[in-house]
Amino acid sequence: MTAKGLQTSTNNTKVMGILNVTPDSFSDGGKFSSFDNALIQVEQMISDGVDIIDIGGESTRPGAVDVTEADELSRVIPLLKAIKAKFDIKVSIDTSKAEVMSQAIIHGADIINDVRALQNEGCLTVLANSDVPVCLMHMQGMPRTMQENPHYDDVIGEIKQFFIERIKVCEDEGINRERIILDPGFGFGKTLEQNYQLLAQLHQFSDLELPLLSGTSRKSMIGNLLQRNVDERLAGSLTTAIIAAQQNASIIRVHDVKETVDALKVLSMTQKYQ
Ligand code: 7PJ
Repeated sequence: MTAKGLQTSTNNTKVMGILNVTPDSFSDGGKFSSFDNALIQVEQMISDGVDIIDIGGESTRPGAVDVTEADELSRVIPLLKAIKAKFDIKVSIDTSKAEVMSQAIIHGADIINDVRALQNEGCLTVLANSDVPVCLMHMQGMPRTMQENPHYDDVIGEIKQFFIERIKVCEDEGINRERIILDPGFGFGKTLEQNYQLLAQLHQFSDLELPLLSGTSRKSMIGNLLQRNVDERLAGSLTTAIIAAQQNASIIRVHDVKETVDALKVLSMTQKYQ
């Protein structure tokens, strides 16, 4: 709120800032692999207006190598503990491993973000024994090969069906609907055209009446369309963030927090008058 009582942010879209701690993460390229640099990056994101910090200890880019549980735990948990001790900010943990989820929840994670939608062994049980929200992402295939030949007869319909099935499995395990966030998984087993169709039709998932997370930041769907390297994808990334926010996405997952917060403020200023 400003001094005049004007709302600076009527749009309630939250910004999730990506903090990659993987040495091979495609866009930060190991820049923040050290602990101290990660904390500096968190502090910067907080001053830029981030709502949630997403810590990922496993690279899921196409072709990335698998990370052991011990490596992932040692990358993620000490950082989570340090962030929670130092800052008052929500933290989400991007993982598909039950033990990482379990340790993360013990150490104060606010959200579990699983690109495999709790399909790995033990994950449903860990979440059922907690009260933490969980993001269920859609992926066709597996990271190593998912971009080889994605195929759908009806991309929206098939992803929606996947969500319905995973919501049912979660509910049957004791994870109630109120804790679930859905994500169509941009770039995870989708062609360029399918990614843009999904972005254009994100509103089609609103009948599931659950919060949506949209993650397009610096992805190949932007790079390949515009012929831009990862460090030249800001304009494209901001445009996709706005297109998602206009369709009521609840959370936008981004690298460029400051610029996205600015763009969302401009959007919300116009939304007051729509
Ligand atoms: C996503 C993610 C995404 C969710 C990654 C990258 C690849 N989690 N983790 N949604 N992408 N929920 O950032 O390019 O789109 S890792």
